[in-house]
Amino acid sequence: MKISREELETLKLNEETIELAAYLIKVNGYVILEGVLPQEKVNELRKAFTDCMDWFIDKHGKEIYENKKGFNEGTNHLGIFLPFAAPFNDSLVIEHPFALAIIDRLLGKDYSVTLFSSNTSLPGGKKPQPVHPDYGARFGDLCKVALPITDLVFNIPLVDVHDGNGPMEIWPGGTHLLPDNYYGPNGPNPEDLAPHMQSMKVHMPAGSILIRDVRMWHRGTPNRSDEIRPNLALIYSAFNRDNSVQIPQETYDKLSDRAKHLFRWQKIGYPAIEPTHE
Ligand SMILES: O=C(O)CCC(=O)C(=O)O
Repeated sequence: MKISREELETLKLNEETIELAAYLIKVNGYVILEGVLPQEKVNELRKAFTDCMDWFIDKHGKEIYENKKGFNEGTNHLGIFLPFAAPFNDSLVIEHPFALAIIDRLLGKDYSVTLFSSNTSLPGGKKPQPVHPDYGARFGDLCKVALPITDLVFNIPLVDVHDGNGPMEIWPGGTHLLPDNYYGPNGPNPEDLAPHMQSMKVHMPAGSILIRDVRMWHRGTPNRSDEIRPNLALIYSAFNRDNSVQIPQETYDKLSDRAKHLFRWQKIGYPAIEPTHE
């Protein structure tokens, strides 16, 4: 979706925009708000992220990376938890007014953040990831009806994403609306069905906001460029209370009331982590 100049300047979405975005997520599984972060903010985030990735590869992956085997069985896709510190915990990342207006419409007001991370397609990937939803079945084999939307991934790409640099591929329109047991090990295998279904590669400008139901099938694809293609990745959850995010007390104390509420289940009073593998 394109956002109007007035909405960008006031950082407030019109009612029609919120309604359309919420319906698109309900029906299609995702929405993209194109290029909504200011360029300077994207540059700052990209620089800090690139430093984190360089540090991580230097510390944990130089051998894997340099012997060309590649991370994660050759996909060269890497999930890295980020430190809860500037610039990653900027209010335009953790509580972007556009995202919250849309998520409020879908999850009510009491949801929280349960993931503070990133997904990067590194250059040199040899194959795509398997097609997958991000969460499995909530109730194992027991629940044979579709459940409401409860968990939304929020992605911000830090570079323009196009066919050449490992765009995410998605299967929208229905794969988030399946009976709960379909997401479990005894449900249909997305890898078997996906080749017979419609998919699309998600092209979007740097600083866009992608909000997607965690259940929508997707996969990372190989990055054929020579630069990393990072996506910041947060999850907003209505009921989950996963708490892996470490937040120093003084950082937490400086957050807005809304951000405090969003991170209330997390490890408050713990040092910010070094970048670590998901
Ligand atoms: O390419 C991406 O950013 C998506 C990767 C992804 O969904 C995953 O690693 O689960």
